[in-house]
Amino acid sequence: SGVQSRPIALVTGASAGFGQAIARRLVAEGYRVIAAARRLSRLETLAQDLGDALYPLELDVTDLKAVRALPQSLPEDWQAVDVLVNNAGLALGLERAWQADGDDWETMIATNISGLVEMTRALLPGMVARNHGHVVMLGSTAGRYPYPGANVYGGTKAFVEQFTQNLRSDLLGKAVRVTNIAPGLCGGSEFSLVRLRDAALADAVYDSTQPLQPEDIAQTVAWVLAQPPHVNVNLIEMMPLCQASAGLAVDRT
Ligand code: 8X3
Repeated sequence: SGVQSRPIALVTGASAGFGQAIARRLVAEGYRVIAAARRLSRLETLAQDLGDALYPLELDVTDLKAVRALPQSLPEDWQAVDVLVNNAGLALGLERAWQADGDDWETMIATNISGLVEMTRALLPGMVARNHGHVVMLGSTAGRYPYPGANVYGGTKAFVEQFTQNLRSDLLGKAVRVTNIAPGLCGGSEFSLVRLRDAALADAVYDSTQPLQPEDIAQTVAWVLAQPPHVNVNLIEMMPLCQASAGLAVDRT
């Protein structure tokens, strides 16, 4: 049967990195995918690759008006979103809290928290009304394990984890699932370039490592979605083999 009968997934931050890998993977899994991002030209390139199964949507998740206009602002046959992947997010800076840039903090909160909750609020009513849906969050190990310079970034990802589990409480009795996927060190995306604003510094983050790749995250998203309907995967924490928690720090000065 045609593309029309396939379930619909909306992926934010789909122009690059995890989001693009997730969009590709979900199309391969038989979804129609609304690929949302600010950079429309990249989405159009992706659409040339993936054809009718991909709908490019120019969207900034921090644009409250645009997000709140969803899903009615989509073409009618794309409105009944079955799966929301809240992938859009970023880290900015690694400065200690007292040296960090206030605008960087606000941008992370606006995207990782406000954008994510507004996207969820826009699409959840339809899922509940149809009694069918799945919201997948991209959290981070940074939401679980502190490290120097993670300050607000880690805080936003801890929010994502608790918001996910609180949604599960609200949704008890509904056939709408919620999952938080919390990756550690992952290469192959613009994450470190965006965070450090320097290509050499960004490359050095992955020096002599074999980090997770966006395809590893996409595979996990596909697995979570493919579980039988009575199974809700609450949380998946994943690290590359070359990463482990570092233990508590002690000041000996
Ligand atoms: C990305 C992982 O370690 O850079 O969220 O915070 S880390």
